[in-house]
Amino acid sequence: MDRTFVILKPSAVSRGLVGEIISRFERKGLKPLALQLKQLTRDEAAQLYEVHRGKPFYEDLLTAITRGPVVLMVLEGRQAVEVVRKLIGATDPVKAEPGTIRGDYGLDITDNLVHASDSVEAYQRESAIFFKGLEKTH
Ligand code: FUP
Repeated sequence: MDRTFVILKPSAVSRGLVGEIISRFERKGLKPLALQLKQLTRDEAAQLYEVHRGKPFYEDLLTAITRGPVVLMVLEGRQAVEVVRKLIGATDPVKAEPGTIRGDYGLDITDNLVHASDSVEAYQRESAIFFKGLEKTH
């Protein structure tokens, strides 16, 4: 079954949106395969966002994602990468359509509530940072 990797960012946790966001994924038919509450280290955040190193928003991105605990998850379901990208909406919450998670709950681009892998390759790289061995055991 197809899989994707999702992070509920610190603002989603501190604003009490974890249940709401997970409910949306579940209602769509996606199943959690791995789920963990974790305070990311700067090193883990840097690995996650390595493609953005050197960009003007890079430092703000690391600061925002290490501000407090996040919820890490692997979700399973048909075309999981594409489906979750649709459910979360455009990167900039101002542009995200109402009905999407970012469209309904976000306003800040750096702190846009959710991260989700944008390709199967990204899923493999990102999930391996946080859930080592998952592909071997599940
Ligand atoms: P997404 O895959 O939708 O999370 O978007 P990107 O991978 O392009 O961006 C990663 C993170 O960088 C986003 F969560 C928001 C942040 N970002 C900015 O802060 N400013 C920008 O101009 C673009 C992205």
